Amino acid sequence: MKALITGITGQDGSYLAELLLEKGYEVIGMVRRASTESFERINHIKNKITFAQADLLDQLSIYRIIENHHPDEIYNLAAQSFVPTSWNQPVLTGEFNALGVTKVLEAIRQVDRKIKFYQASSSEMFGKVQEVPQNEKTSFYPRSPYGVTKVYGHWITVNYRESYELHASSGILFNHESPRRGLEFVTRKITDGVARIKYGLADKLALGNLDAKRDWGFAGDYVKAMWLMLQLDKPQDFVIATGETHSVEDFVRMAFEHVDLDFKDYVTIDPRFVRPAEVDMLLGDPSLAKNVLKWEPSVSFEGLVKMMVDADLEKLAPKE
Ligand code: NAP
Ligand code: F7E
Repeated sequence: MKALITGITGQDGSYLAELLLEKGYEVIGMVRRASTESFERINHIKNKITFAQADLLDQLSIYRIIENHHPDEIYNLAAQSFVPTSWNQPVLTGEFNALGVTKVLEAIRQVDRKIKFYQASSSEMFGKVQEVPQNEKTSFYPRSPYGVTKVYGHWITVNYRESYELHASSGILFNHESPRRGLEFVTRKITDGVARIKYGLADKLALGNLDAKRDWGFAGDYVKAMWLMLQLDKPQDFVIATGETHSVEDFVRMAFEHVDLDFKDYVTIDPRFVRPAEVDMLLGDPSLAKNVLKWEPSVSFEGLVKMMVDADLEKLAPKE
């Protein structure tokens, strides 16, 4: 089996590449041209991956990569994935996350309609939630340009499935984190901050809205669901979540407690990190994934917080 992963240098791309290599896949990693390589997350498996340059902004490059490598499966993980940036760069975010999906689907339609397609949809599509918990039938109400672009990506995937009978499906993934999470996302910002404070490298951690609640899971678990979805005979969309919600403050408290510190002594609130429109609470219902995919998360909220704090402590440990 051969799989093409867009966004292979990102958090999810790195875990998915590991999983597919373990399963004996040939992995083609789509990377965009840069003056310096950003392979930090995949350095350990770099020699087992075939890299090919293409960009979600460039239709011809997408077509060529699919035609040249002719994969059995395509996982479209590439995106402008940071919600605050989507207010500053709404058009670019739309070009990547919305039209970029159409470019991949259109190339599949032209090259070979049998190629299976996974789209990285997001719980941010639920935004101002219309019901609790959120499942595959819950209406979308995105609250950021990012969320709006993901709704487009979601529906164009449904549309190509229905128009051209593609094996195309979306995983509506709730927040998933890991030691490889980008430093600007709140979980990693917190665990990196805790490690810095513990080692005396910083004395404060500035955050935004501590009341926001998220359904946080471990990225390593979530990429398994992506793969399982493409193994189904019939394409179908799934919510992937833990079914538990916690506030940012819960995460902060637990992370500081893990190193025997009280967050109230270090955390400050900075309005720069408060968003123009917030997603107050997300809670996913993963029943369909449990029943059909036999998928379940293996890492608890507490386990995730500790895993991430420990990894940052190790990363920043003073050199002897
Ligand atoms: P990430 O760490 O930010 O990785 C994003 C990837 O997209 C990077 O490899 C990046 O490449 C690539 N990329 C960005 N723009 C591109 C372009 N124009 N052409 C080609 N590649 C481009 O994101 P992630 O957390 O792994 O998330 C993976 C996907 O799942 C994203 O679509 C995200 O929106 C979605 N999602 C994430 C979560 C979550 O909680 N993590 C939840 C739901 C959905 P560079 O290295 O070159 O920047
Ligand atoms: O924010 C609050 C912030 O940036 C989580 C992406 O992977 O998951 C991610 O989007 C919450 C928000 O993730 C800070 O206001 C408080 O309520 O970690 P985040 P996100 O916006 O939920 C979804 C599912 C995706 O699809 C996205 O690609 O934390 N928060 N203080 C803060 N957030 C940040 N970043 N920084 C703070 O200082």
